[in-house]
Amino acid sequence: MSILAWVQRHRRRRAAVVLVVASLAASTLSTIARRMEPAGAPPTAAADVRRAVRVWPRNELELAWIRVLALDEWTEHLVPGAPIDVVVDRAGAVALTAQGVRWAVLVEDIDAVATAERERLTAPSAQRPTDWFAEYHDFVAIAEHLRELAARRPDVTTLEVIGGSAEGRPLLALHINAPGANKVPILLNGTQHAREWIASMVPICIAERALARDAAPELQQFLAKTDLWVIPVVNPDGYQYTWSSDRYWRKNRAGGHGVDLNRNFSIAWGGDGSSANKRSQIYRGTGPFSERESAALRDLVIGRGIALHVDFHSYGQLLLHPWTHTKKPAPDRDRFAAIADRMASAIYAARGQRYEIMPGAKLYPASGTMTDWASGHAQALSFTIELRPRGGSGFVLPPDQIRPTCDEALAAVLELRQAADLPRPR
Ligand code: 0X9
Ligand code: ZN
Repeated sequence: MSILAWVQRHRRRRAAVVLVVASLAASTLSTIARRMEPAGAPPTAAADVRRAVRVWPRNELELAWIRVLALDEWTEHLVPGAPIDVVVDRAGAVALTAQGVRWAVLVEDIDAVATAERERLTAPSAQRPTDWFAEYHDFVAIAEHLRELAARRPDVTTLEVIGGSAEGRPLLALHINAPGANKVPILLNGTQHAREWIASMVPICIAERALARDAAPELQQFLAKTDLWVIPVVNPDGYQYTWSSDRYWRKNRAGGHGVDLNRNFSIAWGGDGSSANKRSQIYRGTGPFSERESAALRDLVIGRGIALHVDFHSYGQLLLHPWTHTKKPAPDRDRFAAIADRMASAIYAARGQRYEIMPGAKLYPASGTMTDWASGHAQALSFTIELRPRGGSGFVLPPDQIRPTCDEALAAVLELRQAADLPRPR
């Protein structure tokens, strides 16, 4: 059996594998371990630290080792030699070094970062920020804000419940439909992945900007030719769980183990880049649309004839277009790439940030995604946008970044709407 096959076979038996790696490199290991302790520090029984590290796999074998040692994967594999972000404990970091894998610290202690964020959020000054977008909010506060927004502009807005979550929370959609002819239905949704908090704030902020009575002329024109659906939290159970229990939770909460909603759509369901293992972060569920949340999104997209779609995620600053499940070119791939190019320019013009453009599968295959389904089944122009940061502290984006991230995402959405009016290339 090749080493690679062995590594893959034993991937789930992580503890044993770490031990084997450690014993394979015992002498190197003790030198490294000594180097990692502060000079002269007495041995301590301190709790283990979970670090996010950026690693540069040079080949498939190193990538396989990384995946064995990772407690969690935060980002995707680009091309050989390009980095991925993973979470490791101390032993994992030592074993990475023992395997000769190049790595650098991204976040020294992800739990300390989450604790600091929690302390900030529960500090008295955070209770009633004057600017709602100066801080993040839990699902209850988001629901309240959506109600307020709808009440602010009842002439053009309704708050609709398009379905429910596994735990019975409502899937709330702001439906903004100002008078106008030839309107194009657009869906903006966020937080399929619970820990990607910025992906909830951005669609709400876009809706609020569009609804302002003194909105800029381009926003008023946008509203006049758009039938806009905004669903900022499509995974409310997972989202609320990141507030109550585990800041780094990704999936919904079905059955306690959760399902990755972005692997639960029916195009290429069950294919590469999804897992049948309930414990996996990319668990696809028992069948396409097994989850109430993805089924509700399907029904809305079909029922309302959604033609333009953005699925917001974080992080990485990427504009991803179909396919995400295969490297084979999607129909209309050139059109997608051309529109993404215009969106990236608009983003840069807004706030000077670069977002890279690529078909999703160039990063890594992901099967059963919403973007593939919305474009492949529902014929929508559908993009996945990975918002800020590029790296930084990963999912915990400082709150002063919410508004700038919203500005650039809004610019991208306006550009997408413009692009839909262009004649379709032959
Ligand atoms: O893996 C996902 O579902 C998305 N990335 S995330 O880090 N937010 O989890 C991206 C899916 C897009 N497709 C591919 N990169 N293939
Ligand atoms: Zn995501």
